[in-house]
Amino acid sequence: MTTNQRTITLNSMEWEDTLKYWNPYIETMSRDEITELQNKRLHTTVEKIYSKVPYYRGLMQEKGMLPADIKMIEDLPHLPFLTKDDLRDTYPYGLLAEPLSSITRIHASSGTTGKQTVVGYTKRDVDLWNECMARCLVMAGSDNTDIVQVCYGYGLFTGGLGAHGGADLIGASVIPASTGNTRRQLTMMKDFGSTVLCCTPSYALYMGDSLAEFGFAKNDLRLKRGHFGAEPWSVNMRHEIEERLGLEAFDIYGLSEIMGPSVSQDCPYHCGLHVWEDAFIPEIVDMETLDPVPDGVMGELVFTTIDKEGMPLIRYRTKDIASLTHEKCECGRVHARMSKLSGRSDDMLIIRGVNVFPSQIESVLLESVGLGATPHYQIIVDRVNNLDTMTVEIELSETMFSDYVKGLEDVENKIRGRVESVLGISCRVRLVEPRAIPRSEGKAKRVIDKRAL
Ligand code: DLL
Repeated sequence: MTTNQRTITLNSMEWEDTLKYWNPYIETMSRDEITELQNKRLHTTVEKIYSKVPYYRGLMQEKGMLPADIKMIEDLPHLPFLTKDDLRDTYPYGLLAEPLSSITRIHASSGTTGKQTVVGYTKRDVDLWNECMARCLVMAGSDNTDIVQVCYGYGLFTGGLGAHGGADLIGASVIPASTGNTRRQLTMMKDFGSTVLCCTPSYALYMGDSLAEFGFAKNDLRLKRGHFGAEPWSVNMRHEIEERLGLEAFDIYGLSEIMGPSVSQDCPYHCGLHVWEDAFIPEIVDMETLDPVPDGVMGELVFTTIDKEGMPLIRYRTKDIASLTHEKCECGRVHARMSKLSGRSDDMLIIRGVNVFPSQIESVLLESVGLGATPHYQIIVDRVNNLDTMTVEIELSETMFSDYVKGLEDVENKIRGRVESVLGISCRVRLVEPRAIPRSEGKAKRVIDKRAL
């Protein structure tokens, strides 16, 4: 956005209205305006990729396609997909559409198997990323009076630098805390008066749990908002974090290949995550046929970047599972909303033929807090005599643990009943003592699948 656009929009809007948008011009565009912008940018992106990225040109040629075939977003489904495998096959720089001399930032993500996937950003790409992150922060209610503590890792992972760049752009005071040393994080949070927290939801929960242990109370903190993402988390977990840290939690989504945190985020109405559609076109495709599905239907999330220079990607299959809606939101934005992720197609466990997402189990646990369960859990999948088994290990709360040793079996049975009725398959539940499950400062490891070892 240029200053001009911002000034023009400010003049035609109530001042108070503009406060909830970082970029009112883009954020309040109508559907027609978004579509017009997307048609133009999609065409330009496809032309660029075709001429500058031989690998993608090859994929288009295999389908007998030319850039001229792509005139509008309705033509998008004709284009070939890209996957993480394509990034690995072209490792490290084979998908760059600009010379390395124009690339000012390199990020990489390790994934669970194989080579790293490498992504290059130009200076303009980093500016766009900061702009999207700034929109997310302002959408949640932050401004230059806020103190933003960034506890995502700084480095090849996009969380730290991504959140930092947006907070810097809105003029907030940024604390580049990175991960680790929870006592020090909480001390900074209290002493520096942090008002905004950026970290993974599991680390937020861990910090909330650790307050008392390190001699802090919730009232010592001045937190107002948190931007949590990088791993799936349930609505119940959101409520837990809000309660423990006394803040409003926002779900921020992104992936290194498309752009780190800030591809999308929920607004204060918390009814889906707004995708910044001037930069990314989202699609949902059927997980088997890969055909596009209508709004409201769950499937695999696919993104096309239409405003990136360094490594634009067409129809990148994320493996993330969500649905979309294009209805206007009460916050005034038309930008499409994706549902909270229900997991990844490749994290999805198939147990005795039934699809199971860790987030389903998490929801049950969070509804079982009254029984002494905590949200710290691990799912252990194994195969015994050719039959899949699933054990959910759940930490008991400190009080329940000391009071309840005799009644443990009863609690295990109750939770097992709840998990089984949600998943429709049998499982075992094992209650373990407080702090028995390893904590994470980054993405939590929820599943140990021994069948794959
Ligand atoms: O996790 C970028 C990020 C950093 C996003 C900080 C949000 C906050 P990757 O390491 O490439 O990038 O992992 C991307 O993480 O495909 C999803 O499966 C998962 N993920 C990211 N955000 C969310 C979220 C960063 N809000 C992968 N909810 C994605 C659920 C998420 N899963």
